[in-house]
Amino acid sequence: MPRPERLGGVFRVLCLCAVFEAACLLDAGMLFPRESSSREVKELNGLWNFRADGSSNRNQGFERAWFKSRLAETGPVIDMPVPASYNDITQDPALRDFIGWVWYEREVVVPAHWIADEGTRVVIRVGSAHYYSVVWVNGVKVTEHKGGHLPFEAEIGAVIRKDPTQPCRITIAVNNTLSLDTLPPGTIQHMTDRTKYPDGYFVQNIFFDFFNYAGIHRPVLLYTTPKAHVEDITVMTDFLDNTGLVNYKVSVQGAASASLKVTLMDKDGRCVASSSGPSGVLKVTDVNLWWPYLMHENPGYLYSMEVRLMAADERSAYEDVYTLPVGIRTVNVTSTQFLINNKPFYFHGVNKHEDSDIRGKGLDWPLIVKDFNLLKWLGANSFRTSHYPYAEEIMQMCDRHGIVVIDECPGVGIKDIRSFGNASLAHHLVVMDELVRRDKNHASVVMWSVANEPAAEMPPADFYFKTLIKHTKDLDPTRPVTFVTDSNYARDKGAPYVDVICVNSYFSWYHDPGHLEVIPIQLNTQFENWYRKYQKPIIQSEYGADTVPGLHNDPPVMFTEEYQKEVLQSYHNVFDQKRKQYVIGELIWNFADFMTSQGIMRVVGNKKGVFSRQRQPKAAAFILKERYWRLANETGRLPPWTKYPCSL
Ligand code: BDP
Repeated sequence: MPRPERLGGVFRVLCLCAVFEAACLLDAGMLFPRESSSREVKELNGLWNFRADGSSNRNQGFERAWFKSRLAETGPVIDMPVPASYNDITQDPALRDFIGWVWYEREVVVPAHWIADEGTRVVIRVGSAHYYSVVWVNGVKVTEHKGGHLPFEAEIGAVIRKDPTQPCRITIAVNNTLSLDTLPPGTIQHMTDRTKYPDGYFVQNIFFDFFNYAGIHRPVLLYTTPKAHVEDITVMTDFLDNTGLVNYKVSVQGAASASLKVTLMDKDGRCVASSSGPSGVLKVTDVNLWWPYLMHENPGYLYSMEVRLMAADERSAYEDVYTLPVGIRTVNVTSTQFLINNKPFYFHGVNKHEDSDIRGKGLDWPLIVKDFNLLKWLGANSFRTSHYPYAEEIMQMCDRHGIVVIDECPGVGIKDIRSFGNASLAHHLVVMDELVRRDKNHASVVMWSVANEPAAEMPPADFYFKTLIKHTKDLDPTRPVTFVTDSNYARDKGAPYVDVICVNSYFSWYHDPGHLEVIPIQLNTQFENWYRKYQKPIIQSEYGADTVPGLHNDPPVMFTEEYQKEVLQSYHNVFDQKRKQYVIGELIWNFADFMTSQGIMRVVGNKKGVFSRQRQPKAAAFILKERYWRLANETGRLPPWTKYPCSL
């Protein structure tokens, strides 16, 4: 008879398998492109030709088929860097605030062997482009995509093989127009009063607080795989005592049958477990679990899972190799705690934006590494991807450095009742599919957030979020789901489906401005009311105050560095009482100042950063740093090298 503890182990594996079956609902994968012995990657970053379609209906590019010939043949072009938002690149205010189609184009030399070898798939991948994109290769449309923060791709082998003597010309048209069923939503308003506005004048209204940067924001690349290839991998992990469990599933395309070899290697390249077949469980003895930064002396431990596929058809034999980083960890939620590897985890972190001078939302490695250095300096162990999915490259950094992520979709600013209709919901479900498909294997991602501050009081919101949250849990039963709220209506009506309550509040700022003394009582009441109603753990998912760096006043007044410090300290006092009960985290709004659209509430953007937009600390950053390191010392196990905060 199996010993009881062994039975426990078998049961655990069976449960994991059952959860796993439920989680494999997505039929197509989209693995991050990586080089291997069977795959090549060619980055198309750099300068592209660019033209904004300034015609009155913004449609001349389509009417005159700009994709059919070189862009320079149909009109003037300028240099445009990719990746980058186009808005802040030139001196032209019309381009900064442009609404409509812009056109990007460049020619690529495709390696001859990619074309000659019919057994090679050639794929174009766009990391993200905001908001709606259409892609042509040599004038042939290969794909289109709705949504500004997630990747899309298309196989282009057949097109480039049609005439191998032609250079490969890639044209991408991108449109930043938002509608009531885009995510985030927006509206176009045509101003028809000719005494006030010129002919054809229109503006875009948005209901979110960041600049609607647009363009090709993340890398564009070509990559190859063999015809028979690893199409997707899903891993779910668990552990029992010292044994790690990696439940995997591999999907294969392009072969009627294939044999697979799956090898899990530790950091030193030693094989620790192996298997064959499209699904299975890898057991790792003496497992090194994936731990958050400052919770363990060896955070962010990643194994490498190499999947090797062998297949053959009547023409040739194929071998494909893909290596996925895998962190082994568990996530669980109780009525008062958030558990990582069965240990209480307290989120002491930040909300961020993808935002910086000149490049807007364009991926920028120096900025990414600087931000991770600042997070570590601050002693932050986590962030929320407010208010849209960040680049995959950032998620990979989080995996490696042990920074815990609440992964938010672009469901921000859902304020108009028409944005709760069927078209919106259908699109929101697709966006969750794409997000979970992209980020499901990241150990750092511990929770999905389906929206930020929706108008939960509107009657259709209940059905909308019930459907959305259920769908997300069906996609991934291993992670808790939340939506972030600022509304008491949500408390009374809309929140029963979430696993963790995430609340934003701005006491003494948007409410009772200038009255710092109200913070303790109002924050306390907020927590008590939510907990009484749901008995679920609570994260303070936003709090803060706008602060113009260098502005001082004592006693503190709004917008000064002193006021921001006081707001933070008043909140912290309450957190310190409540974290002993059911408050499981605090995320400052915001890590850094960021650009917004112009308005009377914003002085060149939102200034609630503890760092300036150029990543220099305000006084509040030192308050936060002192606190986060103290929390880390109390709750975690610091690696020897972090006794004194230092760089990566
Ligand atoms: C919150 C929003 C966030 C804003 C912030 C603010 O979630 O996007 O930037 O307020 O006003 O309500 O600073």
